[in-house]
Amino acid sequence: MESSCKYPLQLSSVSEEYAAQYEESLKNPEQFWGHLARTRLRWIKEFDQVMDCDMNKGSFKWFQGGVINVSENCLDRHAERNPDKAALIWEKDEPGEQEVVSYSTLLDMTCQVANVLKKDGVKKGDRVAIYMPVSPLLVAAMLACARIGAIHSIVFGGFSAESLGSRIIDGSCSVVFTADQGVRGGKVIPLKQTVDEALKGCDCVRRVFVARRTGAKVPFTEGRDVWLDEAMSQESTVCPPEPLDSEDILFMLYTSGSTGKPKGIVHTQAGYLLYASMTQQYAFDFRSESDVFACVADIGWITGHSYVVYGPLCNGGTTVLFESHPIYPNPGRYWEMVERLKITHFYTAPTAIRLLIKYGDDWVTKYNRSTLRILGCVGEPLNREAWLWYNNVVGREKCTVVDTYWQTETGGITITPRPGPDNSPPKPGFPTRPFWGMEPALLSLENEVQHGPDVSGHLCFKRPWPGIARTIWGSHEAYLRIYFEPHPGYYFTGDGALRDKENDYRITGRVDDMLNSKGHRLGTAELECAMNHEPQVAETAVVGYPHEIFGEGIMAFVILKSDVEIKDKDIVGSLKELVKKKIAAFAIPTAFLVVPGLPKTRSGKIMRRVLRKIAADKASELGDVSTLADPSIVKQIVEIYKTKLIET
Ligand code: 7RM
Repeated sequence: MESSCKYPLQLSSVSEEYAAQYEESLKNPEQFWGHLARTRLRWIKEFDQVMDCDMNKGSFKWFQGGVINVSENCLDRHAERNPDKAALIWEKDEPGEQEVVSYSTLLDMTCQVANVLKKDGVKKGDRVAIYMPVSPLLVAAMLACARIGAIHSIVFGGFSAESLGSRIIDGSCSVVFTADQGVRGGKVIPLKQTVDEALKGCDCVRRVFVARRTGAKVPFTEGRDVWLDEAMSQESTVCPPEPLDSEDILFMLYTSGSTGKPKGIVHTQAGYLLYASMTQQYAFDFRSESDVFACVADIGWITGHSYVVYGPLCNGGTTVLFESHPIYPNPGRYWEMVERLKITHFYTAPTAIRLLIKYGDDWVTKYNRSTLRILGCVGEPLNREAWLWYNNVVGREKCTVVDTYWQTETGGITITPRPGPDNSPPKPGFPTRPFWGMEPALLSLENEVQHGPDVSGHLCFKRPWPGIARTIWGSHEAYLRIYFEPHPGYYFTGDGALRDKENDYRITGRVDDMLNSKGHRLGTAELECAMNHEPQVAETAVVGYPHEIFGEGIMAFVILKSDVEIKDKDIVGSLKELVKKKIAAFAIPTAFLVVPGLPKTRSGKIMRRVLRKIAADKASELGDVSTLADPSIVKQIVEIYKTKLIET
């Protein structure tokens, strides 16, 4: 059948055109993606081959033979045409203290940082860790890495010294960017001090560049630490972009997995950039000439990489860098900012919305939100109540709510409603339809594809897309095992999903040992490993349970060694400290239960299904527990849950 699509493609969200173009994207992916890559990106040398991908082998090469520079795409081409256009609006912690950075200024800053790195001997392929507050200098540091072909590895400023250190070692980073301190919600975050602590265990780092954020006095290590502003002031604002291969690595970013250790997800140059910029434009109907895009995620997460930095800047748009907190100095912060900065697009996590609902509508309605057009959400299911509040109260029923489903590994949005004049009616709780080029498939445990409407299964993707992660840093074997072995021939997301009668998708939650609390992805094994360091603890088991604001709460079941006499309160206190030290404060369990034993099968496996039911206060639905080694333990745990639960 002849395709009804005409090239050059005018991608459209209008239902009928979308359907034809979606079909085309699946039928002729080479033509579809090739056309988009040629027309949307600036190439130093155009590619020879659009794609060379094998889902069975987990091997993905896009735009081979192409030579490109991501920073040139995000900066130079816009600075040439439109030097004074605002690239960044830095919304600092204190409301009203915003700073605007134009494309030409951001290009100058980026070149200076790039020259600082070059002078320091940093070369293509070297790894650079970034542990900085959300700020223009952080963006310049990322783009400086991209300019010279260094690989950035950003670590969110909420992570502990130990987490930072293990990520630096895993990537054998030679340089770290940080700041004297961060500020968030009026509180100081001792970034430099944490870096000093993290580096005690790393001998790979030879240089630390310190940006000034608060101006606080911080200790300096002679020969290693350098003020970033002083180093930049010595450098020229010109730095030619390094010609890079399409498949050279752009960055790595750590994310939690089923094993205790977070994995460095690797993204490459051209495919990632194309996918981030396309999804930013089309999933949000973003018009770069006039719109102001505010994705309030921290840049340290993939959402910040793709939708604070790479997507909007590649599209030549204006992007907001939000340094603060949703309820600082009060619960009206977001909407006061929307009014002041005339924001058109607002993108956040469901947990923030649920938090704000609690404070009442007045905090929203007293600000002018008439500039808002699109309200986005990501990170966890957007429940119906939160969807309705977002749509009715924040959006005055005049905006389009887009519940976008994607992952660190997918590089960009994969399933999302598309805003448009002739949009299908909104469906709360459903990210609904696949993006162009994406073909979701629902598979059973036996690898059978569930066809047709009204089915559910493991959510997989059948076709390669340019934004897919290429490997796990240092462990291609784990990459294949985690994403491609469970369902051969498919990329497996780790999520369950259903497709309803109208072929719309809804995510039902992780089917592996991952938790999603306050919009943060955490592995149960990661938390258990951290807590098992407590000498008085014999074993721990962590499960998620429904939580009104956090989406999922984290419940830790703790078994003490038999000879230990200690108050539950004290052991919980020391476990909280351990999690904070080994992972991050945001990972501290929300509830603890000190129990005499765990429900285990005769082969010694913890029956998490039983723990999940107890944690969800649904002990009456436990079902058959007769295969447990000691079924009586369940009764004891249920009793303890009723009488001795410790909530934090
Ligand atoms: C972008 C990001 C990924 C996990 C993913 C899901 C969950 C994300 C949605 C969602 C329901 C959504 N990257 N998730 N978006 N669940 N509806 N719209 O969050 O790597 O940190 O997390 O988040 O479980 O696998 S992430």
